[in-house]
Amino acid sequence: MQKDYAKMIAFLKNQHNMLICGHEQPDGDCLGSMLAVYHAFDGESKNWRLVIPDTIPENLKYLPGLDLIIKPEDIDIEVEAVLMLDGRGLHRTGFWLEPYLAGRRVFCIDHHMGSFFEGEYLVLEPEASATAEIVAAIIEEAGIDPEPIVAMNLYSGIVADTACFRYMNTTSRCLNQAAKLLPKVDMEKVRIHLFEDCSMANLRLKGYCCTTMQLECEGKLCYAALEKATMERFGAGSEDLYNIVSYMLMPHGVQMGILFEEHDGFIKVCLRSRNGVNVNRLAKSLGGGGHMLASGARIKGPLAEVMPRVINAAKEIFAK
Ligand SMILES: [Mn+2]
Repeated sequence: MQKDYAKMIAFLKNQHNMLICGHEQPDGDCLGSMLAVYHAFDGESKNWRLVIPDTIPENLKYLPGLDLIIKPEDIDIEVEAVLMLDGRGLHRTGFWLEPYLAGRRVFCIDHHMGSFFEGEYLVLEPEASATAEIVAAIIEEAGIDPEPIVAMNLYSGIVADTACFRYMNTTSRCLNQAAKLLPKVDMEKVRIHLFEDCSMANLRLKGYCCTTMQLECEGKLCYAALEKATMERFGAGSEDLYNIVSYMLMPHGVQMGILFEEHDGFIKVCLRSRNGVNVNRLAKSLGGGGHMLASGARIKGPLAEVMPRVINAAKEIFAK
């Protein structure tokens, strides 16, 4: 359901004094999309600011132009508009954005399902592999030839969200977009940084989760929990939590993996699946959202209460 890009293109070509934001715990798609939009539509001349509240994961620091990203407390413009990329609404951007929404134009580009915030205009394509794939199509339709800095960021976003063209979200359009970007991209650099470069804390947390993971439902469900104390023991910050849940899917025969992360005041539940098991429905029933094979939710309450509740809900999927 490709939406009409004309309104988005007119907005990006003409809007001044805009904040571009992604989601908390930023990933390659969110950061790549932000940087690509900024450079393709000449954000510098229009006084745009790229804002992310969290620390950027070390392995994503290769993305060209990343030094432009600022923290919310460093916003130094009279904000007239906001562009949300790869996540819609304050529960994804972080609540720092709240004071900047009232009375401003808000546009969104996203590929996550769920009836979240839409703003004045939303380009939503749940069938797109990555927000960067949608951004690439918008840039193309705007008649802009992507410079290498734009190509590297878009390609990185697509590669990150498809796990290097391995996930089921890899479509012909996604491969076509990537093919057009490829001549301007250092593909080895992208692969090494996205898949072969972890922080020590991240790697140790993966080891911890692989050691403590539990199987249920005759080996179809696998889960692990990361308690706050464990994160502290390994010196891990929020930037060290990426990609751990994918290991929950790896034991032979597992169809659904769940990782519980204990944060201040809430539990983040990360859900992954394969073989057609739909975790998006489960995520929605928990107040979250995402994609069919990769979703998540944030639930208030202690780990000891949230974990059994979610595991029981997951078990029901396999009981049918
Ligand atoms: Mn994405």
